[in-house]
This record gives sequence, C-alpha cells and structure tokens, in this order.
Amino acid sequence: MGNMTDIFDTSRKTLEDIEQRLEMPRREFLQFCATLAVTMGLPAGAEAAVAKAIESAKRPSVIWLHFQECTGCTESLLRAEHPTLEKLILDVISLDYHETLMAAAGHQAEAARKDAMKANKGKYILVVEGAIPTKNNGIYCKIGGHTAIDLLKECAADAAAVIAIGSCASWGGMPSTGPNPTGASSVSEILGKVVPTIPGCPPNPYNFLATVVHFLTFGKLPEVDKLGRPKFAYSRLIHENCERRAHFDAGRFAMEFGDAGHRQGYCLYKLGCKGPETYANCSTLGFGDAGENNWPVGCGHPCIGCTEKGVGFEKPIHQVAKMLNVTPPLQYPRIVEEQGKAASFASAAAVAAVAGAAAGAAIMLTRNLGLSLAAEEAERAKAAAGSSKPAEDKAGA
Ligand code: FSX
Ligand code: SF4
Ligand code: F3S
Repeated sequence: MGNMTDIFDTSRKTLEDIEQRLEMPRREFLQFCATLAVTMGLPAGAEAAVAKAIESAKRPSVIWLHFQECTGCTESLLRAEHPTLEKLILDVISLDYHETLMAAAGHQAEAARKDAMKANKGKYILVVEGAIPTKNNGIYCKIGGHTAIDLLKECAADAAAVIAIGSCASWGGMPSTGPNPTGASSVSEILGKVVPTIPGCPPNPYNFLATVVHFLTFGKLPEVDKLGRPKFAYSRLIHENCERRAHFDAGRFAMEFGDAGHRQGYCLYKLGCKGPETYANCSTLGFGDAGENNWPVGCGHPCIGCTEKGVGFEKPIHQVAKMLNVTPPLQYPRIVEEQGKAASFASAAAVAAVAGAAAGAAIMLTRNLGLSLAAEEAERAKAAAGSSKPAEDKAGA
C-alpha cells in the first residue's frame, strides 16, 4: 500500500474535518476513496492520493447544464451513497449552477450562472446533461431566451474542462433516435472537439465521481478513448465480465421472461441482451449502492446497450446482439439445447465435427447463434401466421 500511515494518522486535522464534514466515519471515507481508486483502475496505494485530494483540494466550481433529457443522470447521482450528492456538493465540488437542485429561479438563476462563470473564469468544470437540438436553429430547447447551442458554447468557452454526462450529451442518446425530429446532437458535435463522455441512460454515478476525483487528484481528466469515454470504465464489453457468462458459455439461456431458465439466472442473450456489443463496466460496478446485482442484467433484464451509440435506442430490445470480441472455450457446446438441459460433450463434439476444426470455435459460435436466431425468427413468423403446430427449434440439428 502507499502512504496509508499518513492518512490513518488521527492527529491530522484534515481527516478529522472530513469525518465531521461528510458525517462519515473515516473507515467509510477511506473505503469510498479505495472504491473510486479501483474504479479508475489505479494501482494499489492510489487511494491515499485520492483521500488527500478530497480532504484538502480546493473545491472546483461546477456549472451543470440541462438540455434535452429526463434528468435521470442527476437522479442517478442522487442515489450514490458514498457520499450522498448533498455531501458531495458541499464537500467535493462547489456546485454553483444546477437548474434542478438550486433554489434560485428565473433571473436569479441566470445571475448565479454568470457570477460563477466570472468568478471562476478558466477554472470551472462544465458538466452537460442532455442532447442539444440543432434543427430550426435550435429552437426546441431554450433557457432564459437562449438556445442550448448558444448556452453550451458560451459556458464552454471559459471552462477548464467539459464533461458530457449521460448518453444524450455523449452521443445524442434517446432524443436522437431516428428520425431525430429535433436534430439532437452531442456536446462534442456542437463544440467541434472530443470531450470526455460518461455515457449511460443513466450513467453509473461512480464513473462520474471517479472522473471528477481524478481531476482533483491529478489535475487532469482521465485517459479517454476516441469517443471520449474514460478507458477505466468503457474499455471492456459487459459480456466479458458478466455474472451470467458461465451460462452463456454452457449454452443455458432464458427463453422467456419468468421461465425456468430465467428464474435460475441463465444467460439473457436470447432475450436480446446487448452485453456482447456494449462497452461499459456495468457488470463489475453495481449502481447506487443498493446491494449486489444492482444492474439491468443482475435484475433479470437484458442489457439494452444504453451506453453504446448505434445499439441503445436503435436496435429493437429483443433483437439478439452482434458478437464482438468473442473468446470462446476450445470446445463450444451448441447453444440451442432445450432450456434446463445442460449441453453435452457429445453435442459439442458433433458441432465441432460438422464445422471442422479449422473453422475455429469463434466462427462456430457465431454461426450457431445465427442459426439459432434464424430458427427463432422462423418460429415467430409461423406463430404470427397462426400455425397451430408446436414450436420446435430446428437450429441445433
Ligand atoms: Fe435521462 Fe440524462 Fe438518459 Fe439522457 O441521463 S437517464 S435521457 S442519458 O441525459 O437524464
Ligand atoms: Fe451476460 Fe448478456 Fe453476455 Fe448473457 S449475453 S453473459 S446476460 S452480458
Ligand atoms: Fe445500460 Fe446495459 Fe449497462 S442497459 S446500464 S449498458 S447493462
């Protein structure tokens, strides 16, 4: 561990302060710092630097804009327990403008924004929640008589950093779903440069907190990918670390909500789970501290790919996902076994024999998934046409 003796030193005033100010025992505070350090993928010992930064750094001024969205991003942050947003506002950041949470309204609110921008020129963090409508000169979102386009440009001009929170601000999100009637656009598109994004509808509050705390600790935002997503949170597919992955690999799938497979926690791929084509850390970082498994798949619903442009709100929820980055075991069992019946070694061998070893397990898997989908679609078409013949899966033959 790093300099932990330093932060465990009870004579240090700052730690006492933190205990009082956050109304949080120091052990919990240190756990919180360790959680954030782990979330950011920092090496062991970094929690000490994080703790120091939080207990001593000057609170950065934050101006938070709301455009085309549902305020779910803010709601999700309100559900972060360590510390609660209320404590975060008072202690970690200085939230000088936030339309949902501030008491001021109308001209007072406008004045608060202008004052905060002037007092912290070049130093404040601008957080943007919501997409920016661009059609018809941006008239579909106006605040105080100004369009979202103008407000964003004005506030970004003197910001030390801009963060787009939520899928709406990151890539257009739900408001941009075809045919995108308002021309909903991302922060990056309006500003003409890639800004750090925390996609998700809503995003995990820890990813936002970790990004801000990274700024506090190291004086810069974390490393991002070409879409502006912090690499610590968005560099792995959900499928890679999913708790149901063993069921996927063994060919055990829930086929309907509430069926035996669903009740036993089987893989949700066939119900349309987009985990195999969605980059995010949902499967490793629960939401809102409400306990284990507190994320869509953990709660029994397929991932809809809410963090991923082109997947979330674009692909039908129950359409099966495209397989990216598949790393199957050597012998893949076929995936079309009846639910509740484990795939046998013989079936895996038969599939491998048909395919030929040279085809490779990944190709085989993809082909099987495709066959399975085709068979399922045929069944659905038959059912829709009113056929009374009992359904049977023909794909596994
Ligand atoms: Fe809502 Fe935020 Fe979705 Fe969008 O989150 S949860 S519609 S990403 O901007 O408020
Ligand atoms: Fe998990 Fe979905 Fe992948 Fe199944 S398809 S293992 S439920 S992420
Ligand atoms: Fe969204 Fe899927 Fe995560 S729906 S919250 S990306 S599990």
